[in-house]
Amino acid sequence: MRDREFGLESPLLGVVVALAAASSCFAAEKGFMLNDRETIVFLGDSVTEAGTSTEGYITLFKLACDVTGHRVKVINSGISGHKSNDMLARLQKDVIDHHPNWVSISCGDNIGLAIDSVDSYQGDYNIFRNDDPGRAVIVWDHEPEFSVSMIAAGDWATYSGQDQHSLVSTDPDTQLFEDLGNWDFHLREGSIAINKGTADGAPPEDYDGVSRPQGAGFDIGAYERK
Ligand SMILES: [Ca+2]
Repeated sequence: MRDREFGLESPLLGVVVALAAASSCFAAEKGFMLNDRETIVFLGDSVTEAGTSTEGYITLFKLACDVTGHRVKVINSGISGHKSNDMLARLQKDVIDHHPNWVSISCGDNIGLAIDSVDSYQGDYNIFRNDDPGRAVIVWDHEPEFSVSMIAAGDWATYSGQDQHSLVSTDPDTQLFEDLGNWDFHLREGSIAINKGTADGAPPEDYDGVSRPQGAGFDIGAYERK
C-alpha cells in the first residue's frame, strides 16, 4: 500500500508560508474552493511521493488548509519514477477508489523529457531546458540521464538520431521569451528560437495570426517575431 493519508488533525508546523498560488483550490478570485471534510488526492511521481515530507508541497498545502481552518482529507498517491502511463494504470485503485472531491495530477516534475525507449521517440526543432539541468532527458532503458550540457554537446542527438536541429536554452528569461514570468511567450529580440524552425508542417500563421515566416525563416514556437 503506497498511499499515505494525512489525518484531519495534522499538527501545524509553526511556519506560515505564502501558499495561495500552490493550488487552484486557492484561486484568488474564488477564495478557498475546498469545503470541510472533502478529500483531495495527489497523484504523481517522486516529487509527490516526497510531498508529505517536512517541506514537501503536500505538507505545505495541508498547512494552508489547517491555518485557514479547513479540515480536508489529503491522500498522497505519488510513486517515485512513475510516468503518466504508470499513473493511468493505477488511476482506479489509487485515485477513483478514494472517491475524491479533488485530484491534483503532477507528472514529470523535475524531468524535461522521459521516455521508455528511444525507439518510441521522434522529435526535432525543440528547445531543451529544465529547472534541474542534470535531468533534461531520461530514457528508461539507458544510462546515464542526459543533462542539458550533454544535449548541447550533441550526445542526445547522436544517441537518439533525433533532434538534429534542436537547441538548448540555459536561461529562457534572456534567451527566449518576452516575459516568461507573466506567461508571455512571444519571442524577445535576439531569441535563439528566431528563424530556427522548419517549414515542414508549419502553420501559415502564428498564434496571433501573424503570417509566417517573417524574416529569414520560420521561428520555433507559437509566435513568429515580426
Ligand atoms: Ca522568422
